[in-house]
Amino acid sequence: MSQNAKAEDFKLEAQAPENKGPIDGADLFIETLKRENVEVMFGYPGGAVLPLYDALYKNPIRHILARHEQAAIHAAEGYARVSGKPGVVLATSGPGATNLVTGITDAMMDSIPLVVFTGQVATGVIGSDAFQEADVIGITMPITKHNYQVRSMEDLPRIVHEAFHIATTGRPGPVLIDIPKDIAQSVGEVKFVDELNLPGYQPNFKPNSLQVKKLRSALAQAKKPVILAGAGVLHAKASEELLQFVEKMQIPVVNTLLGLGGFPSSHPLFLGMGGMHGTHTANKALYEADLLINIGARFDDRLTGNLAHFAQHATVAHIDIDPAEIGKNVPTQIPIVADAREALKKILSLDFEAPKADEWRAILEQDKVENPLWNTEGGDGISPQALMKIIHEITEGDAVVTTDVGQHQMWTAQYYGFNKPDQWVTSGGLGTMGFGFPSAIGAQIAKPDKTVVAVAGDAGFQMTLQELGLVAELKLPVKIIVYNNMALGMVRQWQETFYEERYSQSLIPVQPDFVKLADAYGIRGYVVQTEEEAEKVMRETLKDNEPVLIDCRIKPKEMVYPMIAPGKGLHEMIGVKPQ
Ligand SMILES: Cc1ncc(C[n+]2csc(CCOP(=O)(O)OP(=O)(O)O)c2C)c(N)n1
Ligand SMILES: [Mg+2]
Repeated sequence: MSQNAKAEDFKLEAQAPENKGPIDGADLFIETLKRENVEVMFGYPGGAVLPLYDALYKNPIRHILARHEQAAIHAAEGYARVSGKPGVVLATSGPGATNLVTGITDAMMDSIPLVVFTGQVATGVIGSDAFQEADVIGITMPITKHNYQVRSMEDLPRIVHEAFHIATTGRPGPVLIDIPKDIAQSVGEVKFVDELNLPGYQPNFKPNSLQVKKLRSALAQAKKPVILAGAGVLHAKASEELLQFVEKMQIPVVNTLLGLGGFPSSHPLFLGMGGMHGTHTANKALYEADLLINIGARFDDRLTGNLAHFAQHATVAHIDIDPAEIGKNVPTQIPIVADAREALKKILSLDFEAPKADEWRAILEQDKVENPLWNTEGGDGISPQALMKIIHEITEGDAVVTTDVGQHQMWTAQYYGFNKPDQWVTSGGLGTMGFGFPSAIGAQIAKPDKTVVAVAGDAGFQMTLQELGLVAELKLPVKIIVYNNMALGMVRQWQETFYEERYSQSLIPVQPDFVKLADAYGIRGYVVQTEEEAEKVMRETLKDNEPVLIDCRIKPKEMVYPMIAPGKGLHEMIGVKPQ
């Protein structure tokens, strides 16, 4: 019997709700994805996944062929981040799978829901160093929320269903499914499963009432309260509830890097981003607070600075869906294990007394005026901060913005001014150069009508720029803004500040002609040297429906300020310029 015949048999069967085989593993794989409502996947074929790709050919789901597996998975992350749906990735065994490792780790660190499928050599040769064999289960054990190797095709429906559930519920994260080639080729009778039997995985959504009561009395007593809002607010879709809670209680808000957009940056109670390159006022508030309410942030070291000085005067309340985060870095008196939205809904339903914090708000308001973000004046090249304000203005603050990692990332976080959830895509925990451009591709696929701006470092862009091919092929209107300082700018900044200007391997005097590069792919390219030129080109290109690359020559020596030096506390910021 041919494989085609089997697929046809199955399709007839599949029309019935309780469909059963005979079917081969590869066709079954496609059907399981359709049952999970997968609309698009990102991938790259190879030997071990040929049966899966053949099944895809016969029974299509939209597949985006990246030019490198790392880009495929970053695109899936961007897609997941702005769509709220899991990103789906498919790669072959061995090098295909190992090329995904950075993206899987990135998704794990930033709680991005992904379901990643890898091909594997046939079960009979696993462990024999077969061609393109890699121990993907071993490699990805510490970087996935969960991983599976399918050992029998009959298990595939259950495993796929569990994987989507685990990736998207509780604290989201990447789940990997390794499919040996012979499993994809084997034929069997199958039964789809809708029920889940995961006794060891029961995320707690509802807050504990006793802890909520503790928070209520802490709020009634607080004189210097502050809210630290992290990515958990975005994952839980809790922005609206957060806004209501803040306005009711009149508590100032600090965002983490990944939490930007979860609270409107234009709100009078917003103090800015906290941490290493946060605002003076945000860090002052975190440092001096007597009540710190962390909602969905993980007290990352880039946020806390030296823990010995962090929130020493505060009662700490922490709302987090992941109990492992609570008390991990910062002693916590009020632990609330819950979904951020559920917790805020509960709190809003109760009669909470607002803290008496007039004086505190006035102090912080004054600090905002006295210690704002600032930048140097004059000098050759475009001011990177002014450039970000131009991008904000032209896109009306409404674009989806992605970045690589480095100085340009921090300037984007400081100056774009995010007011809505799900418009900000950056690599926070892992700090992955090369993330920005491919994640913009995924974001554009998720939101075809949105302006998507990829803010790329001149160095980071060169780690995944082969995806210009994908942008050209799909005619995606991604706007690539290269912040070109001819350097690994953030490395250069640290060498200037902490290594007596010994610029070891951080300057790149010879860069490609990015305009010609774009041209090679049939994409419009511009180079701009001044703010006026930048503004003119951006007004012409950022709102239209075509891709563009703009090589912006920014001031090569500009620094990201203010800053907390490594080992220092939030009260020890350098590069603050009182007005
Ligand atoms: C894959 C990877 N390698 C190395 C680093 C370390 N690193 C952090 S920022 C940076 C410089 C990035 O340069 P560029 O992309 O030009 O951005 P800029 O800081 O100049 O804005 C480097 C090398 C990293 N974050 N990721
Ligand atoms: Mg650079």
